[in-house]
Amino acid sequence: MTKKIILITGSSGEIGKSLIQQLSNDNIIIALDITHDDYTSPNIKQITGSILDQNILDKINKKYNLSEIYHLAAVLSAKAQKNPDFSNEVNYNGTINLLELAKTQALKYQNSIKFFFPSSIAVYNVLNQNLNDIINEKDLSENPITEYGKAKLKCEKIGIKKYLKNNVDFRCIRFPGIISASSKPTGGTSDYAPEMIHSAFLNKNYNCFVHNQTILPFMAMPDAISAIINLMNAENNKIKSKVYNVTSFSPSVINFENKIKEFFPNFKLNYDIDLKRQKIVDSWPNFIDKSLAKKEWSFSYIYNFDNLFEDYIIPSLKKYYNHE
Ligand code: AKB
Repeated sequence: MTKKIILITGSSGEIGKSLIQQLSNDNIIIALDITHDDYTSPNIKQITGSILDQNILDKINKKYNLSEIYHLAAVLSAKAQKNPDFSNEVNYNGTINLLELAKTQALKYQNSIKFFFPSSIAVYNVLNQNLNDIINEKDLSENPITEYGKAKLKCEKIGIKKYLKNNVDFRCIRFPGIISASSKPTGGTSDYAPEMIHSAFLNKNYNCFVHNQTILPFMAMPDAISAIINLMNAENNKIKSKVYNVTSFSPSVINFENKIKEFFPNFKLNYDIDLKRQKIVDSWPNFIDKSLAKKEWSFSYIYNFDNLFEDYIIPSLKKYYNHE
């Protein structure tokens, strides 16, 4: 059977690295990122460059008949706040470039093209809401406080409003914090959790930039990857809502500290609160409702907060740091 040709942008990023491992077995992957990576699989064609470089996108359009696009390239929340002009260029204009490529491909090959867009809990702003509210996709306050959240929300809306009718099968997940044991976080505000876990494993103390009562929704990277693949493989007639929350657990910083100390008793957590990042996290929901994803495409997950460390984190960190 002819292999599908799939474009993944941000292929060297945290989600990209894990997603390529899953998709490259049975598909041809066009891996686009500004960072060069060393791939061994003959199924991976690497292009080192920017989603803002129209020449690169034109060459991809000319050379390939794409079945799916996974547009993961982004500047995450904390980094985006420090450089709003550049981050909006990447997070909004870059996404429009990829949506236009999808539209052109759909027209050229007279076929629908699936488009995965990773949004975020950053589209929510719950600063004036009850912290125990379980936020669903309709609870949007329409005024996220970060440049990242604003760009993600704008892309969700244009993806649905303009590109769905141009045969771009736009599908979107609003990710919570993601905990990966096979990569290090870069530039997010939810990074405190994976950062403290990696620090503990390396016998280092960690200075947490948010206070100990801070709560966010999280999930393990393998479950995030499965969610992406399951959403993209779902029958189109089931994907009625197009935009979905997913999550697995919502621990506080203290919960993380106590769990980490079960495995690393000498771990020491200090605090060096970053008020700007604290405000960002405070605007994001503590708990999110995943029932729509369960209902429309059977979202599920393997790792909860009880089995996360023993079944995923510890064995994967040993592999990642070669501590076999
Ligand atoms: C970030 O912290 O910016 C991301 C996110 C929650 O979207 N990890």
